[in-house]
Formats: sequence, C-alpha cells, structure tokens
Amino acid sequence: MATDSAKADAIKPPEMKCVDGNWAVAHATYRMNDCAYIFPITPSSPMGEEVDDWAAHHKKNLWGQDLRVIEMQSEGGAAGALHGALVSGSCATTYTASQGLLLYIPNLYKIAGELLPTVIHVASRALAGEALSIYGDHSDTMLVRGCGLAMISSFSVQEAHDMAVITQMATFTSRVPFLHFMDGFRTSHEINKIALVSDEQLRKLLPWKQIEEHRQRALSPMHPTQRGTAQAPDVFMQMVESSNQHYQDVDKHFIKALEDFKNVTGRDYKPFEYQYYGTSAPRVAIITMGSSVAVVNSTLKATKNEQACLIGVRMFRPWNADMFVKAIPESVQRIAVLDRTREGGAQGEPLYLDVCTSLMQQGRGSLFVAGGRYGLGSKDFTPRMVMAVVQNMLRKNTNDIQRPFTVGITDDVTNLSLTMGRHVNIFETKADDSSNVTQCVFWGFGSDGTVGGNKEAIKIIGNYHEKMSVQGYFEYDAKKSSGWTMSHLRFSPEVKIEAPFRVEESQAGYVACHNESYVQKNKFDVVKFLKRRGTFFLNTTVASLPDPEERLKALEALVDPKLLRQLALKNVQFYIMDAASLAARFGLAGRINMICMCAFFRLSGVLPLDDAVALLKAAIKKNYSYKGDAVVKQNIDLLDAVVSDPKYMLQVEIPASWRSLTPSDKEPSYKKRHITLMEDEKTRKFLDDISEPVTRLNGDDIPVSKFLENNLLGGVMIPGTSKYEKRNPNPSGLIPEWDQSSCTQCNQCIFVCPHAAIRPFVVTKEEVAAAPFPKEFEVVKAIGSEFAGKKYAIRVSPLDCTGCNACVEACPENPKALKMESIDKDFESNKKNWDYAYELPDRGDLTTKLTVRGSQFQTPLMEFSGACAGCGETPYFKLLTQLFGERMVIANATGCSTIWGGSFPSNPYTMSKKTGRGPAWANSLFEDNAEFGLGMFTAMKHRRARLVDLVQDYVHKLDLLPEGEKSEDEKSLESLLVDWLEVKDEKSDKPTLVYDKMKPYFKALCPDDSGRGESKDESDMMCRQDKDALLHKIWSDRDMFPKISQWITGGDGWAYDIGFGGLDHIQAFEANDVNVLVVDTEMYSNTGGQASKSTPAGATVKFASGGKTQRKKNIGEIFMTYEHVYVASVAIHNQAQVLQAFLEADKHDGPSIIVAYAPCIQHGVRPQGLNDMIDESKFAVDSGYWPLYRYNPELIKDAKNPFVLDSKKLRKDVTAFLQRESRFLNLKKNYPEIAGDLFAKMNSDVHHRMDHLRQLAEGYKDFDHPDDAAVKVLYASETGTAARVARDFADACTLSHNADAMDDVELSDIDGKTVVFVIATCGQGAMPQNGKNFHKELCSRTEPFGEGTRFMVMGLGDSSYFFYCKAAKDVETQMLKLGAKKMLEMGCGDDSEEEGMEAGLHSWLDQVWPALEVPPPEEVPHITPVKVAFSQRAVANADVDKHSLEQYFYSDAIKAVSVPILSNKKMCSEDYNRDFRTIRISCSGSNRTLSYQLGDALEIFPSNDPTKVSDFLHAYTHDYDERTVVSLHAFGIDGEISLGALFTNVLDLFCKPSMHFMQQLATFETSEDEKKIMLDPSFLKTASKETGITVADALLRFRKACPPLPALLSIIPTIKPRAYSIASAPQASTNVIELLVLIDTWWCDEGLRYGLNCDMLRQTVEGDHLWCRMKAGSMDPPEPDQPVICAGIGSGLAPHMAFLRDHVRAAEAGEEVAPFSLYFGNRKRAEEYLYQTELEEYEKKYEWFKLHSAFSRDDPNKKVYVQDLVAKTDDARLLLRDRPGMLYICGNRNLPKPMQDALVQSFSKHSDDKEEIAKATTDMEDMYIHGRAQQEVW
Ligand SMILES: Cc1ncc(C[n+]2csc(CCOP(=O)(O)OP(=O)(O)O)c2C)c(N)n1
Ligand code: SF4
Ligand code: SF4
Ligand code: SF4
Repeated sequence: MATDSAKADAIKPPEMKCVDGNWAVAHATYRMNDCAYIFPITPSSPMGEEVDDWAAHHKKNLWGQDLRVIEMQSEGGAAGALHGALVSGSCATTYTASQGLLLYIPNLYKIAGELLPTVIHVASRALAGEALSIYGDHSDTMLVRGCGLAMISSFSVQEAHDMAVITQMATFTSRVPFLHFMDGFRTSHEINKIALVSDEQLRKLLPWKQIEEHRQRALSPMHPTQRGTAQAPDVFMQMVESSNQHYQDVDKHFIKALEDFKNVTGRDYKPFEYQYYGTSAPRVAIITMGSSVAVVNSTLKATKNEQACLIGVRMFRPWNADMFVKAIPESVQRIAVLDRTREGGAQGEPLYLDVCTSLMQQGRGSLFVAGGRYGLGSKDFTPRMVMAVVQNMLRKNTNDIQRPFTVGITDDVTNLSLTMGRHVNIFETKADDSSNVTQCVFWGFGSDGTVGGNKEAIKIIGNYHEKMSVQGYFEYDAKKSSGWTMSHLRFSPEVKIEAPFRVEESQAGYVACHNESYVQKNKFDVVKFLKRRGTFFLNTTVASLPDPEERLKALEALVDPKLLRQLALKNVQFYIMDAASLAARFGLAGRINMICMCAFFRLSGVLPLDDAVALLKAAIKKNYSYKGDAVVKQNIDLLDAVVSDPKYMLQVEIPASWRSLTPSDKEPSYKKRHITLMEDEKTRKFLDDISEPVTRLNGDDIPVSKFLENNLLGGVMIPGTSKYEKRNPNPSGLIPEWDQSSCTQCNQCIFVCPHAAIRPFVVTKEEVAAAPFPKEFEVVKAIGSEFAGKKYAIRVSPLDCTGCNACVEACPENPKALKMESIDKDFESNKKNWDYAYELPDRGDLTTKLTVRGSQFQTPLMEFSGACAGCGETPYFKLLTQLFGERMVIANATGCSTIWGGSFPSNPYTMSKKTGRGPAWANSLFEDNAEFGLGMFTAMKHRRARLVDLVQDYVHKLDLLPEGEKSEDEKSLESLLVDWLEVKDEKSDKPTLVYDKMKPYFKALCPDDSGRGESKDESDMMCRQDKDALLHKIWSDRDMFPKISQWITGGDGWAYDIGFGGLDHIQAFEANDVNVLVVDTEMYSNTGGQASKSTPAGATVKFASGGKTQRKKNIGEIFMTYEHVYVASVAIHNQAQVLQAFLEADKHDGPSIIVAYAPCIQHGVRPQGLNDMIDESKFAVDSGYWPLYRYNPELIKDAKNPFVLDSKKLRKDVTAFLQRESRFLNLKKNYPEIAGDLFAKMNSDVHHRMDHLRQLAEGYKDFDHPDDAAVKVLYASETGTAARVARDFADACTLSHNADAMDDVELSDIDGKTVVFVIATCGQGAMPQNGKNFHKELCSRTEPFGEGTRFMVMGLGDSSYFFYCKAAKDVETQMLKLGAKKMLEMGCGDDSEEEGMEAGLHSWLDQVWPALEVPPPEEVPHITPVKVAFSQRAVANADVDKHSLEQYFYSDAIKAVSVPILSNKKMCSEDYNRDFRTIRISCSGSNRTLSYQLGDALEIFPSNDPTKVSDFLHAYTHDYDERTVVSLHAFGIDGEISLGALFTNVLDLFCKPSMHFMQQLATFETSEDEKKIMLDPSFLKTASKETGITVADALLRFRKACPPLPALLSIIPTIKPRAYSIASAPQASTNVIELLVLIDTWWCDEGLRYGLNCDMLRQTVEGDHLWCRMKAGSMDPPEPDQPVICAGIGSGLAPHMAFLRDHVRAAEAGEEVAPFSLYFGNRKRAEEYLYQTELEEYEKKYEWFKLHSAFSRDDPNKKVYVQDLVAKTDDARLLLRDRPGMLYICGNRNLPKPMQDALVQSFSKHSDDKEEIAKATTDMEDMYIHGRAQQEVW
C-alpha cells in the first residue's frame, strides 16, 4: 500500500504509449494478478487476447510469474472459476461484456457475499433484446448493480488504465469486489496516447498487507474451513447484514486509493468529477458517466457555457449521496441526468433514480430533474447533442422542458427526442481555417489495410514528440469483410484531445477515400467531413490517364456531381493517385495501404515531411526486414516515389463549373442497381425508408416512426433484402467466366459457391432471345429428359460475386469450364443478363433435389450473405435451404452465421418466388441455441398434434354426414384432408403441396380471414365442436400443415463449448426430431478467432497464442454413444456425401448432428487464402485431418453397421496439411521448440483416429475379418450414384464386406480376389475423382494379376454422350490386359433410357448373382395398395370417365394434352412389309395446346384395346368387369371411374411383365409350387420367347394369386408414353406436328406382335384424339447459319427433316443459310425413299442443300450404307473440320461407330499416314467434346 512517504517521492515522467482502452486495462491487470479467467466477447475480447499473448511470451507479473490465463467454456464458467480461484487465495481477474456479464451474475452474488477481493473489467455493451448489438452502452453494467460489487466508471483510455490499478488497490483494502467499466468500443477500442503506470509504481501502490491477508484467508487443509453453507431463516439475514461495515467503508477505501495514486503518478481523480467553465454560477448541472463525461466537458469548455456545469460520476457503487449532492453547486436549479441504457417500464433509468433519491435524502428535493437516454448501442454522442440537452434544460418554463427525453434520434412516435441545433466545433479554428487539432477521416475497404496503416500512422505521430496528443477511432461495416471502413484520426501538438466522438461534418482538414467506388453516385457522402480549404485525396485509376483533359472528364464521369460541387464550394485541395498501379509498378501489387499512408504524410502536413519520411523508412525497415533487403528496398523506393515524384500524386485543378453542378437525382441507389427485382410494395417501402439510408450511412437520421410503419416492431426483419445491395464485395476484381463447350452441367461449381452468386438456369429458347444481351447469354442444350426443350446456362452475378474462386476450383473438368476473368470484361451484359435470368421462372421442380446436380437447380433461399469471400460456412446453409427451404425453421446460435446471416437491414434468407415460402430464421443467444430450437420444435409438434386431431375430427364429422348434405367443396376438402393425414409424416414437400390444393376450399368454406364473409366470434368458435368451428380451428393452425424440418445451427464455439450442455440435452432424447448443423471453423470466428474445444492441438489462435496443447474434442463420437443420434462428419468438397448426410439427417426420426468442416479466413490458408477453400477441404480429408463418416441409427434396424466411414485411405500427409495454414505455421515460427512435438502429436492422433474409425466401420457379415471377404466391391463415383449402387450391392452380397472408393484400395488388395466395379463416367469420358489414382496405377502396372483374379464391371453413364461409359470400359480393358478374368459382359446403366439407369442395372444384377454363385437378396417387394373402393354407382358413365381421365392426363405427373389427328398416311405401298407413316397432328386440343421447338419429340400415350380389356376382366374374375365403377384416390384421379376406362387408358395390362411384377404377384400366391415358377426368371424368359407373355397373360396364368383390387392396381405398371421425333419445323408448319413413324413389330414363336403404341397408331384415323406431351429432343438443333451434316437411317430421318425444313423456311424468309448435307439411308429405294419428292425438290432449288442417299438392300452384292457415303464425300471435311458445323446422327445404335470411322476417313482424305489419321481422329473427337456432334440412337 502506498504510504505517505510516497508523496515525498519525486514523480518520474511516465512512459507514454499510443494504445487503446483494452490494451491499457490488460497492461495494468496482467501485472497485478496471478490468474485470469477468460471467454471471448466483443468488445472485451482483446483484453483476454493481450494477456494470453503476453503469457505465451512469458511476460512476468509483479510476483515474477507468467499470468495464468485460462479460457473457459462460457462466461458462466469463467465466473465459477474466478470464484474458485478467489477462495483459494489467488489474485484473480476476468474481462467481459454484455451477455457475458449476465452469465456472471450468480457468481457475482457469491463473490460479493463472501467478500472476495477481485476486479472484473468490463467493456460495457448493449444487451441483446429485439436485436443483438455488439456496440457500447451501459445496459450490461447497470443490470448487475444489485450484485454487491463496487462499480467504477472510466471516462477515457487513460482512466481505464489508471482505474484498473486504483480498483485493484481498493478491492484489497475494502475486501469488496469491484467492477470497473469503460465504454465498449468508444473507450475500449479508441487509440490514445496515455501515461503508463510503471511496475515500480505498481509495487508502491498495491496494498501488499491486505493481499497477504487475502492469501491467508484461502481455503486450505492446513486450516480448514467451510464455505457456502445453507442457512435457515434464523441466521441468514444477520449474516447478510454482517458485511455492512465493508460496504460503508468501501468509498473511503476507493478515495484513499485515488489519493495514493495521485501521490505516486500525479494524476488526480475524484469520485464525482465537477467541471464548470463559466464565470458566474451554473443554473444547470449535467450528470453523466463514462466517455460522455469527456464529451460534455469538452463541449462546455469549448463553448464557455455560463449556464451549465458537469458532474461526472466515477464511483457509481457504492453510491454516496452526500458526496454527490455536495458536488452540486448551490446555484444549480435544474439537473439533466444522462443514462446510456434503457430500462423498459421503469420510472427512470438507474443514474436518474439515484440522483433523484439523493436529492430527496439530502434535502434538495426541490431541484428540477430530467432524465434522458443517449448513445444506445454506440450511437455517437456529440457536442451538438450536449447543446441540445443544455438548451432543453434552459427553457424558460420548466413545463416546456422535455422529460424524460432522448437525444441523438428522431422519435416522432412518442416525441421524446430533443431537436438538435447546429454542429458544434469544440476545437479552435483560426482565421485561415486551420485548427489547433488536425482531424482526418479515411475511407477504406475492409481488409485493404487502411485501418492497419492508420494505426501505424498514429504511433508514428504520437511518438514524434512528447506533447503530441493523438486519437484514433475506427468504424466498420457489419459485413464480415469487403465492407467499408472509416478511420477517424485526430492529432494535436498543442492541446490534449478529449473528444470521444467521430470527426464531425465540415471539420476534417484531411479526408482520404481509398476506394473509388465510394465517390460514385448514390454511394457515400465522403466529403461531408471536409472543412473549407481542406485536402481531399482520392485513390483512383483515373490518375493513370495521361491526358489532363481526359482525366478531368473521367473524374466528372466517376464522381457524384454532388461531391464535386462540395469540393468546389469548400475550396478544397484535391489530389488523386492510382495506388494500385503504382504498387504494381514497384512489385508490391495489392499493397495500397503503404502508398495511401505516405500520401497522407505528404498532404496533411501533420509532421514536417522530411521527418515523416525518415520515420516511415524506419518503420518499413522494422516491419519488413524479416522479408529481406529486396522487399525493404521496394517499399522505400515506393515511399520516395509517393512523397516526391510529381508523376504519381496529381493535384486536380477544380474547374469553376463544378460550383454550379446540379446534385444528382434523388433516386435511391438500389433502384440503379437492381430495379427489376423489386418484389412488392412492402419491400419497396422497406428499401426506401430503412435500407437505403442505412446503406448510405445515414441510418442515424431514420425516425422511429419509419420502423413502426415497416412493421419491424420487436426486431422483425423482412426476408430477402440482401439481393438489393449489389455491393460488389470483390477486391480481386475477378469473376468466373463460363466455357459452355467444356461444361458437363454437373453443377458442382454451383454447389460450393458461398455466395450463391453463380447459378444454373434452365431456360427456353424464347427466353434466351428475349435476354437484354441475347448473344452473350450463352446456352447449351440442357442435359436430361426432364429438361425437355430447355437450354442450360450458367450465369454469375458480377455485383455479388466475391471473386473467391471456389467455383473454379470445384469444376472437375480438364480443362476447367470456368476461369477467372476481369469483372470489367462484358460487365454490362453480364450484369443485365444476370438480372434478367434471376427473374425467369424457377424450374427446379422439373428435376429431383436429391442429387448433387438436381439440388443445385433449386433456387437457394439463402443468398448474397455478408460472409467473407470464400467462407466455408455459407455453402452448407445454402444447401440446407435448397433441400428444405420451404419447410424449415432455423434456430441459429450467435456467431458468424448470425452476422453474415442476419445483419440488419440485410437479410440473405429469402423466399421462393413461386410460393412465397422460405426458411424461418431466428437467433436467441449464443449459449441457449439448442434449447431455443428445441422449444420451437416441441411447440410446433404440439400444435401439429392438435391440427391432426382437428383434421381427424372434421373428417369424421363429414364422414357421418349423408352424401347429399355435403357441399362439393366439403367433399373435395375432405378428400384432401384424408390425403394429408396419410402423407403428413412424410419428410418432404408433399404435405405442403396437399395443403396448397386445399387452400381454395378453405377460402370457400371458412368464414373468416381466409377470404369469405364476416369474421366469426373467436371465443364462440373455440367453444363449439361443430364442423364449421372445427374448420375454423384447422385454419387457425394451418401453418402446421407442412412437415417442418427443425434445424439448430451454429459454430463450434457454440456446439463444443458454451452450448454443449443444451446440445447434449436435446440430443439425449429420441423423441426430439431436430437436426443440428455445426459449421466447424475450429475457432470462435466471429469474435476474431479464439480457441474453442474444437481447435486442434498445435494451432495458434487467440486465447491459445502459445499453441493449443490439448487435442480437439471429438463431438461426433460423443453423440454416437447415444446410439439413437444420427451423426455425420462432412466436408464441402465431397458434395455427394454432404448431400447424403443432410438428407439422411432430415429423414432420421430422432435427433441428428452434422459436423461440417468450414474453412475460415482466419485459418490463414497459404498463399491464396480462401481462394483455395475447396482444395483445403479436400486436403484436410485426404490427410485424415478431417474424417468423413456417417452414423445412421436407421441401419441398426436392418441389422447393419450404423457407422459408415466415407473417407478411408490417407493419401496425404497431415504435416503437409499443417504447412498450408498460418494458424499452424505461426506456432512453428514463434515456438519452434514445441511445434515439432505438437505436430507429431497431431500426426499420431490422426492415424490413431483413423484406425479407430476403421474399426467402427467393420464387421457385420459372416466372415471374421473384412480382409476375408471373397468379393471386393469398388466404385468410382462423381455424384454419388455409383457409390450408392456399389454400397447397396455390397450390402446385399453375402460375400462382400462393404464398398470402397477405388482410390481407397491398393492394387495388391484386389490381387487374387473377385472384384465388382461400379464406375461412373463423368464429363467427356473422365474417370471420377475418387477412381483416378487407382486407374493410373492400373495403367502403369505391368505385372499380371495372380491367378484367381476375376472381375465384373458395371458402368454408369449417359448414352447421349460420345464417351458413354468410357471410364468403365477403360478399367475393363486394363484389367483384361493384366490377366484378370472377366466374369460377365460389362453392364451399362444408361441415364438417357426411359427408365433411367435402373433398367440396365437390374438386368446386369440378374446375371451377377448366378455368376457369383450367391443367392439374390430376398427382397419382399413393397406394395402400397391403391386407394380404391367400389362405388355405389351401378353403371359406368362416359362423362364421369372422361372427367377422371382428364384429371389423370392433366395431373402434374403426366401433363398431357388431347389433340386431334389431322392425317395418318402410309408412305410405302399397302403390301410392303414395313409400314412407315406420316402422321400429322394438330397442336390445338379441346382446351389446351401443345407447342414445340425444333428437334423436339412428341410423347404419345397409347391406350389398350377396350375389347381386349373387357375379355381379360371377364376371364380373370367374377367380382368386377369393365363396367364396374370404382372411386379412386390415385394416379392423380380423385373421383369415380370405370375399371374399363382405367385398364384401357392408365394401366399397361398388355406390356411385358417384369421380374419385379412377378415377385409382387407371387406374394399373393399360396401354392409354393406356383410361387417357385413365378420367381424363376427362366419362366419369364421362355414365356416371352414362346408366347410374348403380357401382364394380362401372367395374371391369367396365375389366376389363383388374384390380388385384391387395391393391390392389383398397384402392381400393374402404368402406361408410359412413347416418344417420336418430330419431322416438322415449328416455324414452318404452324400449329401442326408431323411425325415420321415406323410401325414396329416383333415376333415370338406364336407369331407377329405389335408394340402397344404402334398397334394403336396404325389404327387411328383422322379426327381421333391422342393424349400427347412434348419432350425435348436429345439433340441441340442448328441455327440456319450453321453448316450442318445430317446422317439418318429409317425413321431417323425425322429430326433431320425438321432441321432441313427449318433451313428452307429461313432461306425463304431471306435469312442467311449455311450448307446442309443430308445422308439418308434405308433398305430399298423403291419403297423406302422417304420424303423423296420433297427432298429432291429441295436439292434442285437450293444450292446450299446436298442430298446423299444409300439403300442397303437394293444390291445384295454391294451394300451401301450412309457411312460409306460420308467417307467417300468431302462434305464432312469441308463443313465439320474446316468449318465449325454441326453433325447429327440418328438411327440405331450401330450407326455412330462406323460414322466416326467415316468421319476420320473424310477428314484425312483417306490418307494412310498415321499422323494424318491421328490428327483426323483428334479433330473428330474434338467435335464430340465440344458438342458439335450429336446423336439420337435407339
Ligand atoms: C454469452 C455470450 N458470450 C460471448 C458471446 C460473444 N460471441 C458471439 S459469437 C462468438 C463466437 C462464435 O463462435 P462459433 O460458435 O465457433 O461460431 P463462428 O463464429 O465460428 O461461426 C462469441 C464468443 C456472446 N454473444 N454471448
Ligand atoms: S468466385 Fe466465388 S463468389 Fe464468385 S461465383 Fe465463384 S464461388 Fe461464387
Ligand atoms: S462442368 Fe464445371 S462449369 Fe460446368 S457445371 Fe460442372 S463445375 Fe460447373
Ligand atoms: S466463418 Fe470465417 S470466413 Fe466465414 S464469415 Fe466468419 S470469419 Fe469470415
């Protein structure tokens, strides 16, 4: 403790340092404590970070020890640990804020109750209420004022340092714990030059005796005591009161500490600081705390206000009323109390209440007191506001004084706010406009180095001479990066700067704008800060223009005229420089901060230039010497250039004309950016009222009423506002450019984009033509029959793309189909085309969302978030919204995902254009998210149960009603409700879709807000149980119709640490069907990168700056122990696995948790940062750093191993992974001695973990060890399909263990084994990624495989590709070369087949089981009976049938139109044995029409012969026949239909039965013998050959099985349409479709058979109607100006005719038409020269058309085929090789190969030269690769 002798000591000049408030506190507290317990929370985290860093560097405290810094799992934990440390005699401290402080509360009571001395340092902050605010006010500190701590407020950075010491002194002398608080950000983050308390001074000041006493009071077995007992009413109160003495004395101890401190340091503080600058006596007193004291003080001082004085409250607790009232001069009549907090519903805020009570107590109750609120959430508190308060208090009549009041906002609702006057300049302004304080403002772009540079500048200037006073304060956009930054700097060699508020309008002598986009129209008012004759510096590329006039023009084009006018009127010195190109010139590309800092020193005159240059050079040497002399020199040369070379820094002569420029129009900026996107009035208003001012940094001016008008009360935000920002968050200036010719439409680039800025669009040709820039709207034909007639385009939003490169990295093609290009290239067309495409209809519903590719056609409902470029978190969230967006609710833990996902007013969560539905998102807190989500889930589950009851009751009530008493609407609603009850638990959009269908009936039946009639009396409705009331209640719970997917999301900090207790609790219960997504960045990213328990050993992050020593917590395995929890560990590059995990988690009935690896900017990936996000993810998995697995409890039910290890073989070394990230490298750099050990530990951990996971994945088949499995199943899979097929196979096969990716095994593993390969082919014949290495090794192996090596291959692909199944074929070839035995012909699953690849797969599997000699899996075929009942209607009714069939054909699943036949003509003679026909069909049906595009195909739904149907039914059963009427709820039919109509039009009674059908039928067979026959595949084979067995035949053959009607209708397949290429061209023959059809026949032993459709078509006549729909042809049709070669045989001529007719049409219309050669082949010229007349006529008429025909059966000795003609003629060479023409091949499967040979011959002119041939072959393949060769084969 300081003694009086201290007074005598001379006070040494202190060390001065430029630091911020956090550093100031940390520096003091580090030295005075043994332990610090920390947890990160803004804005106090830097205190913890500093002490942790010093501890890691072994800085010593006063006891010569390192401070022991311990990070806890939460503030609650820190408080508990602190309590424990204190009772153990430690000098311990902690730092916190806001919600964190609230979590301390229980322990604060304990610590105070037990009189344990400590100081808790708080950077005071707002509390989360209607929204989270990380900014400063006193809400947190005021809320703990009842805990029993003394509370001391610091007014400035210097005070924060000093009070940290003084409170430490007072806590020990008083034993009362202290809370020391400074204003969050304003003080904690403000840089100021302060005097430091030295160690020597501290030693003098600390009360050592009391510290010793504290230590002696500690718990110890040497003198045991008990603490924390339970007390009864008899003694508790006395014990509480027994500490009164200490509280009564604490102010004395504090005052004594202040005095001692003054004696040692010379700095004098009072508990209540009184200031008055008038000369008479003040009438008004302003009472306030924190940094506002300095604002009031400086204002009163500067204005020399005669009327008002200030009392700054430093000692808030204990409150000393006597001392306080004494501080108020007698003259004071009115008091204004300023509180920086709001206590809703209270009589007044805390300080106000204390003031009022004190005045009453001390007999001055007659004083007039007004309480006011200011500065909530860091709202800047300025001199202007102080003056508004003073003016308010000086009103003549006290009744006119606003009380309570608010200041700083416009409250036009409750009208509490004070009107503010003019800006007040508290600094002296001299005659020449110069000032005693230099004020500067810098505008920067997040991470451009502006803020860092300014911090450096403050230091340089602050250290320049002793007296120099400096201040720096920094503001940032809420976006995680690439947002704006603003630096407010003040310097003065004359006065001490006490101005804790921003630089104000028209006061800055220097304003710099480092980003030229800010000066553009509708951006920021960057020059408003400039004062007259100030200096404005603009970094702009304009400065590089050589010609001054051109420069001026460019500037005028760039800069908002409003700004130019201000510059002129303010008579500003205007300088420009192109920092980027200058930096590049000096080899320092991208480092503009150094240049801008030099420019500042040169222009601001803040220091003499020579001195500044010398100091800058010294700084350069200090900062860069570790990079080598060359870098130092580069920087110094650059510095010299900036400060002295006139070439670079250019002064702009401001023309007089700028003075009269008219301000730019007032149109809001979002309109300029994206006017077309304005969705509705609500959004428009929100953008106008709220978003626009906020984005232009004028949010302070928005009045309260606007928030209410926009329905934002309670913190509600409207969806989808981020899309209007278009903020170009792209420092790289690069965006991806798409090369459609190498794109395989896999959509992998789309999947990974963190910003949803790249999307695939499925568009029509007309839409492309209508694009703003149609030529630049590149498209290719969309792959997949579901996209019939559509084109595929990838487009990028240039103003949303962050240039992160993830999409390019993810593209699997070689060469890649995306490359980064300058954003300026085609900017206008890219932007406009994007805007246009964005507005086009959503077409995601055309395809499935269950595949990687399909999922990406779903519009993301989370887009353009504020995350850093390349953020690893966002793609997962985006995918969630694509899969479940329209039925999901998200509870999101505080973290990055709440900042990028919910920063007002930018909301990236949006809704579907089509349905208006979208994810509902809410954030509660950091610590309670699991519980918050569970609350949502349980509440909704309960509400839904009620809805189910209500629906059941309602349906029951209707059921009881006689038919005649139900209205048609009721009947329809009833039937839909019944449907809903059936599907309600299905985890899909189905329940929602059923609800959509109900809506019109609710509207019609519900007499309330659903649309009809008067609103009913609510309470009456609730009491009643009749059907109307039930309906009303159902409507009220309508939100529960969808099957909600509840997601609980957050980061690792939440899941592993602070929220773990809650997370564990919700996972522990099977009934909690909630899904948890943890985006694992392995640190607390949002607060700047502090360690969590997810941080791995060896990482250097904040709070573990000496390297984390403990290994990462294994959260996945922890939850696996519950056994009912679905657990997955995923990483973004493995898209198929991510997708599978998300789908499985949602599907799992119970809790799930997905832990997703999320690369973060703070990992410091080198050298490209998150530009390598995808590679980083892959490397992490390949090295075993991040394992991929899924634990699916559903598998346990099937007696399978629930654990599936998705990543197996370690292909990379984990230490190599560590070398890629600075979080690990820093350890090596700073602590090489421990780095080696920790890295080795990581290596062994990884191997240990992988071994363990492998064990988990093993063993559930009959063999003992997986290695004993006789069959190895391997796959190479790009999108996950091949992997799924392989896994299913391995599961089913008794001889195999499980399926592995090919790359996960060694060749030696398959030597001597039986191997089953399932191999997909991706792109243009490429091997999928996870098979590439295996294949490479296979190709380089020369040693043959051992005997017994056998294999079979299943290839998956798409036969419309040239390289169909190439990867599979390559493996087969290579295996054969190495002597392995092929067991089976390769199977091929063809995606372009009507039934998809399943058909090929099943027929292959049929052969696999016998080949392996294992029984096929015993599958019980699943039968879902059709909902059907016999109707009471006696006879069929044609109208009823018609209606029901229309329902069927018009249903979403079919979407057909009934159109009439115009003609049906044979093309060959009657008696010829083949029947080619032209069938012309009208496009106009009865009430719908068909439209088609060139090259499309028409799908026709055949029907059965009604007589045959009738015969069958009569033969089959006596229970029903074709006249029987049933009521049906299936096939889209909702009503009655006769069985005759159903069997004729819907069910494929006469198709060939499949094995699956037989299996299903067999389940109804009772005779085992019959069953055996049915299940024997040879039965079908033989019957098919002999009799051409049909389903009807099979049913009759096994009549005894006779399934009941519901099952029968379910097992008979439905009639599928048959597709025919269209031979007409839509523009040439309007409203008519012409088909060229060959009536197909086939033979069985019993005779000739017709296909169903052909049978029907051959019998149709003019006027008959056909049910048809359009299907896109598989070939991309040519444009008329494209050279074309068509080769077709037989009816394959159809599409060629269409193309040709379109060329003819174009020629007739005078369009340019390119050469067109047609090679047509058929059997006999005389009979089969189809379209002969027409073709020959064209040949004669048009010179661009050449016809080549070949007839193979005319001359049996000389068969001529089309390919022979192609080879012989020059057309192919001239049109396809020498020109970029298109080739179309159409005919049977045997045609393409010979055609390719023919092309090579034509291209090489029949050369024998190998090189020529090779070149021709490459040219030919090139055509295929680039989509110029297209084929349709069958
Ligand atoms: C009780 C409480 N303590 C501390 C904080 C400050 N805080 C907000 S987010 C966050 C870190 C979040 O980290 P993590 O959960 O890993 O998510 P990430 O930011 O990495 O996505 C912290 C410490 C808080 N909001 N509430
Ligand atoms: S560069 Fe990044 S932000 Fe831009 S489209 Fe590609 S992935 Fe998306
Ligand atoms: S091939 Fe490349 S560009 Fe095309 S969709 Fe796939 S990833 Fe995207
Ligand atoms: S998680 Fe990392 S990369 Fe993503 S927004 Fe947060 S800090 Fe940026």
